[in-house]
Amino acid sequence: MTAPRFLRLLCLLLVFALVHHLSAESGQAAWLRYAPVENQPADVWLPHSIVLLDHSLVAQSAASELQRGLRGMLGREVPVTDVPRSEDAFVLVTVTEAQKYFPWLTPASMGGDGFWLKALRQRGRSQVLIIGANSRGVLYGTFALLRRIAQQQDLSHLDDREVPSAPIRWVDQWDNPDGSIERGYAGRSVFFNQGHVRTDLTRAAEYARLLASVGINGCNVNNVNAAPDVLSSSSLRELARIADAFRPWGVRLALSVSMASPQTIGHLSTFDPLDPQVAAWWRSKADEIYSLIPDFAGFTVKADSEGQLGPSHYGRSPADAANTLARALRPHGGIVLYRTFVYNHHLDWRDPKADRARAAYDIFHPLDGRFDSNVVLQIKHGPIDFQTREPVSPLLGALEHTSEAMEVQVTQEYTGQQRHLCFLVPMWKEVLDFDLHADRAGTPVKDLIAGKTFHRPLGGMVAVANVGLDPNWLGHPLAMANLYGFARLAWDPDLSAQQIAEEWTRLTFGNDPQVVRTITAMQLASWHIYESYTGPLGAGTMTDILGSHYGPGIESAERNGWGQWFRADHQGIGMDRTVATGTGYIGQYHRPVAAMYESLKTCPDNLLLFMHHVPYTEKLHSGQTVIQHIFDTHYQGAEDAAHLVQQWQTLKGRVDEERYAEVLKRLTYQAGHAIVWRDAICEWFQRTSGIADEKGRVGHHPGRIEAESMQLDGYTPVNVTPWETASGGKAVACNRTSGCSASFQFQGNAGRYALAAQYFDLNTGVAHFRLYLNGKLMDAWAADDTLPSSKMDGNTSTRHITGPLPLAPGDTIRIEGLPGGGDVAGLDDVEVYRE
Ligand code: GCV
Repeated sequence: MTAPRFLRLLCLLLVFALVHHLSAESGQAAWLRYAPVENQPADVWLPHSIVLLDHSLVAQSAASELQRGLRGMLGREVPVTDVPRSEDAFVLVTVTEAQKYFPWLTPASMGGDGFWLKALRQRGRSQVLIIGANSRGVLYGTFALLRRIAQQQDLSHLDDREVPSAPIRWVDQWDNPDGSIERGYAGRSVFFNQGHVRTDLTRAAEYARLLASVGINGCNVNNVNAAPDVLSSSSLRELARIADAFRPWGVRLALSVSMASPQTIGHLSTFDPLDPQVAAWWRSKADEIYSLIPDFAGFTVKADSEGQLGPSHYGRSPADAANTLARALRPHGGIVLYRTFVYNHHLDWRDPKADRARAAYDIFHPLDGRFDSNVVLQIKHGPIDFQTREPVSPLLGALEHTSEAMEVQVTQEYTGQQRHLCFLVPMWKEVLDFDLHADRAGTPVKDLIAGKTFHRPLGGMVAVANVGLDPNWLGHPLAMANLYGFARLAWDPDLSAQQIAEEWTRLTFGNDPQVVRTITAMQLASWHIYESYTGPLGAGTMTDILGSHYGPGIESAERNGWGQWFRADHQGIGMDRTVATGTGYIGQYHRPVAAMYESLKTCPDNLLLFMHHVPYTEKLHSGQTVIQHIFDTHYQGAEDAAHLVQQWQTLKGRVDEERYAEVLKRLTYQAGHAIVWRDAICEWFQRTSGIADEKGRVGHHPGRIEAESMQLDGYTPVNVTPWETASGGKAVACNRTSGCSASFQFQGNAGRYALAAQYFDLNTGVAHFRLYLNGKLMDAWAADDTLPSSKMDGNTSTRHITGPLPLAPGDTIRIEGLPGGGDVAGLDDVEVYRE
């Protein structure tokens, strides 16, 4: 090795050591960290300049990104030139141009936004060609190359062609003009504040760069519950600035629009989509939009749903509405994504035939063939609403003449809101690979949405992402794997969940094999873990349906118009959706799938309660009864959640301190909250079914001392609602500004014990707790989180662990609670256990 090269390597190693061990990382760089890469096999021969033969804005971004990546990872400064040179260069070029310079190359057809990466090495000189089907392809190819370098892949025989599976690869943001985000869990909007587009759009541009790096080409920036004003001229002028920030990254702006806009902001007397004046209004609005945003992608529509006005107001169909918008956009190349999330939320729960799951198919299937070719139906992957487990929406397999895009949710509305680890790629993979037998065997969802089956013009995937201003975009540092994974699947649905998790981990945390192994394993296990303590056998996430969609709130799903019922009573549980005796939902699937679900013999256990109503004593294929399965999985799930903490702890010193601490905090919280979930569900089912846990765990908690049975000073016992979200249904609250205390005497054998205090952390203020052992202060903590409730319930119940401490019989443990703001320092119980 030559001396300069040796010195360079030494410097890199030093920098790497510093970065790796000392510097804190907020997570803002996400998977584009470009951290120094040791032992990059290609470092020796990678070219020393960049030749840019595509002068578009997007290709210029590609060139500067390549410079940035090579600088960060390999410590190289690589100049950019536009002088075609035949040797020693990265050549960034579109396929049409490439043929001019490399006539001997015969690129196979490169559809869509595809690219070809090709290394040419001869006589000690090398070229790396990044050939794009278009400028976006050049950019995507560049990011793909950088991804390979970051993962230390051997590039010496690089010859990769990739074509995205489908043209629509969008994210939706549910951001409101005031800067709040519906179902957003990571801070305020990167786009809006106080009724306006932000002046500083730095984070918006960074977001577009992140999206582009994984092939996303469209972003809808405003809530589908669209603010009426979004299409006003002044608002459009502001929105055009977001499109400007997106443009260098090939991300096109889309907007959610209200069907009532012609009336609300156009001041027409009607918004009837078949009224000629209304159609004219939409046409002139589209013209105005394109004069400001020439690359505008199109509209997303939520209509006749959850209070949003729609065509049904005038007896018109969704096709009438969608086509009116589509015809306004068509001259400009825009499209309409019309959401099929249309249902009646005032269903009669007493009607055994009523079924929300039927709605999308019932409404949209008869309209197949009536939509214009630039309309795409945006269909949620399941028939209800992003539950932890749902079957695949039958509508995805029912359309032959209408383009469709599948909607998934990166923001974890029903799956732990980024406070719980829940990597959703394995779930989406199951959906994508599910064979709906649409016109024959072998029509998996991934082919249907790519338009391959029935040859429809458009299609793809859309994710509700809801990133926010939090430095790491989604709150939980490990949650970004969902955004990454969604995009990778939208590009290539054949990637495996394992591949995606590993790739994301390498890019986000580096190539240390133990880190890669551990985080990949945690991610891959996490959906099943979450499912196992939050909702059994396809019954739905048993959360607070009417409020936060976060903590347990079992009965909130029942006996109301929202239709997320699981119909549990003392005899049995489950929605009868059979054709024979139930709502007939199962009949919406093609025969082989319908037959599988219709029969108890073949219905998979994990969807049993979605499809059938059964007694608690029904035997599953596993041989266990439904009720015992509920108990066992919830206990196992809580144990597995605790194991995630231990797995993470093995990475101390192997990932940067800041992200290590943040993840540890969240996993520890999750382990405590998993116990709240476990107990709520198990106790509720034990009481409702009247059948006891055969292992005797439910309702028996050795070592748990209820706060209401402690010696109280100032604290008063209260009933918690719903009852199952507090141990014994009761807790204590403090309404004395000077504080309260609850004490008990330890009765066990002498030894070292941990003490888990279960308290309620209300979002109305900050309470403080102190724990004393025989009068000596041992621990103090603040209830300062902003959990989604102002009440003592399953959303706010939180566990704090002290110790282990040496305890002897007769020792006094006293917890002091000091209320703050409206937080009454609620305490549920203390569990004393050997570690
Ligand atoms: C934007 C669910 C969510 C709503 C959301 C809706 C939708 O019902 O709870 O917040 O509204 O889905 O997808 O339109």
